[in-house]
Amino acid sequence: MLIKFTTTRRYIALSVLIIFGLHAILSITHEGYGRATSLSNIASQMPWRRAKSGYVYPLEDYIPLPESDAATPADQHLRRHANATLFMLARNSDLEMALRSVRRLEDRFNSHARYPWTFMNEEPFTKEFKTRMRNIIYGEVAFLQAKAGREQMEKDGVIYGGSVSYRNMCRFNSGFFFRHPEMQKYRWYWRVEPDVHFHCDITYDPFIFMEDHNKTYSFTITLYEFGETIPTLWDAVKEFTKENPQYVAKNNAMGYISDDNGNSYNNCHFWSNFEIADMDFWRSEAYTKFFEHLDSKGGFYYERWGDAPVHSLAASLFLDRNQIHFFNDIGYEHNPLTHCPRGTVAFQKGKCKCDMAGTFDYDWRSCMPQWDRIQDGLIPG
Ligand SMILES: Nc1nc2c(ncn2[C@@H]2O[C@H](COP(=O)(O)OP(=O)(O)OP(=O)(O)O)[C@@H](O)[C@H]2O)c(=O)[nH]1
Ligand SMILES: [Mg+2]
Repeated sequence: MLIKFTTTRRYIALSVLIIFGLHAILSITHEGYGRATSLSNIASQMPWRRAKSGYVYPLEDYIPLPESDAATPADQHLRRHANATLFMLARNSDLEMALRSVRRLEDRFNSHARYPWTFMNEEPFTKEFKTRMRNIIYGEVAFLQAKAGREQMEKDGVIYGGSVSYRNMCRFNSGFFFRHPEMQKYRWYWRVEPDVHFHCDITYDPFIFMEDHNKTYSFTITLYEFGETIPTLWDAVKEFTKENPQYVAKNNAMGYISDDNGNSYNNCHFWSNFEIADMDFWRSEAYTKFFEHLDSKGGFYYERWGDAPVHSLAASLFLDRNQIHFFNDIGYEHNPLTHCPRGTVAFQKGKCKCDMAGTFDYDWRSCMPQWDRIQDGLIPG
């Protein structure tokens, strides 16, 4: 009996040791794991902390769209439209996935709203791409070719300029898409990527919502960037803000992107494969100079600066934090992450098909706690 008891205790002690050992190793080797299991982070996820978030969701019955598919183009003239386009950067080889995204957004929103689509590619779109895309879209479509950014860069002799397509894409999304002559006619865009999902009906016009509530940038998912892709980005940003303090907004969102009052970047960013935003912000003097400064550092190529952290840092620093909006009621998925509306009102109203319990919002990799802590009326993080 005594021997048995001692053996059991030994096993327990051994198990505890293994668990602690594993925890210690993971905390050291995996930055994200360490952060997620830190006491302050665990505390920030507790229900009493979340309950204080007190989101004000966009007006539930804001500018309702017609209920049925029967809305005719003539009806659309009666409804107020924003100066906006749905925007997708895509390759011809993305066609099947692109069709899926477009059809999903047409079904959930745009078959009623009838905003024009704009597709952009560095090569001409194929006839098949255009024909099949036109076939599933209710309203107008434009297919644009965009070379400007890349040619300039190749001329400038930037390393890997013409060959690393992912980096080209990130740089293009950071600094060029809104400069295309055909995009100049629009103020607002909604960025859509191939093979994303829209899980809920969008029962009001998000562009009009943003226009009427003085919003400039919006998101559905926020998370940590991989630190290895942006080792010197924050230094470049700090250099810019030090030289140009006039662009930094008074009521900015520094508390979301930094845990130590701006000394370091905590890697939080808005996931930019979903964006509804005001292109006048990207065209502003502040952002133009900011992008030029970052571009001059070469980090889009020497490192792998993504358009997500670049957009997020600019929005967090140069906008009033109230100009950034979290669209809780837009159910959205880009593999592997999903945002599903929290709150039964939004969920039912949108006829959402996602799993509310599976929403990414308070996953350990999410930056929603950092976003929450800067919302007016919340306790600081
Ligand atoms: N025209 C064009 N579009 C591109 C190119 N590379 C990426 N894209 C588009 O840019 C967007 C982002 O590219 P993705 O490959 O989805 O990048 P990602 O979202 O970071 O990575 P995934 O997790 O693989 O989706 C998508 O709309 C792509 O279709 C390119 O070389 N040319
Ligand atoms: Mg993608």
